[in-house]
Amino acid sequence: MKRYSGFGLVKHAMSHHENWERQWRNPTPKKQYDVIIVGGGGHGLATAYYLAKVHGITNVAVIEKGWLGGGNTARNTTIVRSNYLWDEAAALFEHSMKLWEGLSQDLNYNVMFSQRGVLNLGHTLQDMRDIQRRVNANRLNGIDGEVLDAKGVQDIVPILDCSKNARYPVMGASWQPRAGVARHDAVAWGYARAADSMGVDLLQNTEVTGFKIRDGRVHGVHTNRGDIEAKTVGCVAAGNSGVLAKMAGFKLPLESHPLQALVSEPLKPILDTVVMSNHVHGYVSQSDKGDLVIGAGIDGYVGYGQRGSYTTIEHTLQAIVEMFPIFSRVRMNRQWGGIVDTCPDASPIISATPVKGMFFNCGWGTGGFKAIPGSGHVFAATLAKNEAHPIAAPFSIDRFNSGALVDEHGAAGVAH
Ligand code: FAD
Ligand code: PYC
Repeated sequence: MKRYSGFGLVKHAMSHHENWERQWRNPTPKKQYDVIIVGGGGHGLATAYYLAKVHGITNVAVIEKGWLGGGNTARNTTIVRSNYLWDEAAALFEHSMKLWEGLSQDLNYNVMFSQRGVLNLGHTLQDMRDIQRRVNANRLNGIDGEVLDAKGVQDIVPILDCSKNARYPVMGASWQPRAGVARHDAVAWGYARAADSMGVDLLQNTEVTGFKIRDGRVHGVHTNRGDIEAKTVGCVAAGNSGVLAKMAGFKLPLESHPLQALVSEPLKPILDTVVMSNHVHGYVSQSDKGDLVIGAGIDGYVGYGQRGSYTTIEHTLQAIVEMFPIFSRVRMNRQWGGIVDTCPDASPIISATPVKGMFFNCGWGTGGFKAIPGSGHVFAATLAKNEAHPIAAPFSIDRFNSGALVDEHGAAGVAH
C-alpha cells in the first residue's frame, strides 16, 4: 500500500479533481431551441434524455436555476415502488419500475437501484382491509405484492417491534419485493450525462423569470441570461410549479409544502429492507453508507422554505423509536427539507395547459422520485407529439373539471 506523509495527504486532497473529465458541457445558451425544459431535476433531465433518445429531438435546453439535481431530487429518501391502487396510477408507476430495472444499463451509469423490498405496515383492521384491497388491485395489474401477517413481517425485519405491547401493534403489511431504493444523485447525473452526449444543452445557474406568450401560445422564456425562444416548453419544477404557472398567467390546483428527512450516524448493516408506516407516521431504510434514512409526512403549512418544523422532526423520531426501540440511542447527523407540490387527489399532473405549446409535469407530492424514468418517458412523448401519451392522459389538469380524479392518498407512502 502506498503511504503518504502528512504533506502528501494534503497535496493529494487538493489536487484530487484536477484531471477529471467533465461529465457534461457547460454550453452558452443558444437563441432558439425546439424544446425548452424548465427544471433540471430528475424529471426534467429524464424528459430531455427520452426526447433525444426515443424521439430524435436533440435541439433541447434544460434550464436550471441552481445546479442539476439540487432540488427535491437531491433531497428525497429514494424509495421506489409501484404498488398504487388505481389502474391509471399503477400503469404509470409500474412503467417507471420497469424502466428502473434496466436503467443502469440504459444510461451506462450505476444508479445503484437496489430491489430490497418495501413494507407498508398496517396497525388497524381498516389498515389491513386497505392493504388487502391494494395488493389485490396490484396483482390484477401484474404488479408484485403480498399481504403479510405480523409473523411474516417479523421474519423479514427481526428488529421491528411486532409485540402486542406497542402503542399501535403491527398487524401485518403489504410487501412489494421488487421495490427498493436507488442513488438519487446518480439518477440525475446519469440522465444528464446521457442527454448531454446526444446534444442536449444543460444550462445551470439560469433562472426562468417569465414566459414569452403571444396570442395564447408560448414563444420562449425570459431568463437571467437573456431570452431564449422555443415553441414547446415543458415545466418540471416540483415545488416551484405554482410560481411558474403564475408567470404564465394561470393557476394550478397545487399546494407547496415542506417535506423533511433526516439521516443518522452510520451503523453496521442492520436493516436490509424499507419499512414504512403511515399510521405511526414514519419510515426508514439504511443507506449503503450505513446511515438510517428517515422521514414522515409533510409539514402541515404551505411555504417555500426548504426547512420544516421541529414538531414534525419530533413526531417522526417518536414513530421510528416506537417501531424500532433498538434505534433509541442512535444519533441523528443531518436534517433537511424540500418543497413538494401536492395535488388534491395525491396524483401528479402531466398535461397541456391553457397556453399552447406549454406543458406541465408536476404535483408529484411526496412520491415523485420513483416516477422519474416513467414520467420522463411519457412526458417526452407528450412534448414530441403534442398529444398526451396514453399513460399520461388520465393525469391531465382537465380531471379537476371532469371529476375523473385518481385518488391515491391511500398509496402515497407518506401523508399529504
Ligand atoms: P426537483 O428535483 O425539485 O427539480 C425541479 C428543479 O426546478 C429544481 O432543481 C429547481 O431549482 C428548478 N427550478 C424551479 N424553478 C425554476 C426556475 N424559475 N427556473 C429554472 N429552474 C427552476 N419520492 C419518492 O418517490 N420516494 C421517496 O422516498 C421520496 N422521498 C422524499 C423525501 C423528501 C424529504 C422530499 C422533499 C421529497 C421526497 N420524494 C420522494 C419526492 C421527490 O423528491 C420528488 O417528487 C421528485 O424529486 C421531484 O423531482 P423533480 O425533478 O420534479 O423536481
Ligand atoms: O412515495 O414511497 C414514497 C415515499 C417514501 C418517502 C417519501 N415518499
